[in-house]
Amino acid sequence: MNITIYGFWRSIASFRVRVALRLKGLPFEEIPIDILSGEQFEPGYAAVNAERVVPTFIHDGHSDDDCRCSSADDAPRPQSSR
Ligand SMILES: N[C@@H](CCC(=O)N[C@@H](CS)C(=O)NCC(=O)O)C(=O)O
Repeated sequence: MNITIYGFWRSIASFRVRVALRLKGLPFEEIPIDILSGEQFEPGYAAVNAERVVPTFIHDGHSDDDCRCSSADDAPRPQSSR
């Protein structure tokens, strides 16, 4: 399973998705989008998220547009080392 989120460190909506993924124990990569400098309005990001907001949640190449991370719920959980 491959999870990527496009987010911004100070965005509460991005924070919510980060917390959900960490609670689920799912590893992810985060690509920063600086919404203070307007990076969300650059043409490249419009192709990722037509609403031009963060976060954008991508699971195995598919966007989960409401960022509920629900598509990740069926995935096997990594084993805890504790
Ligand atoms: N419905 C979205 C809304 C996300 C949202 O509003 N994100 C804000 C940051 S917290 C944003 O990207 N704002 C960009 C802007 O104001 O241009 C969600 O809850 O995930």
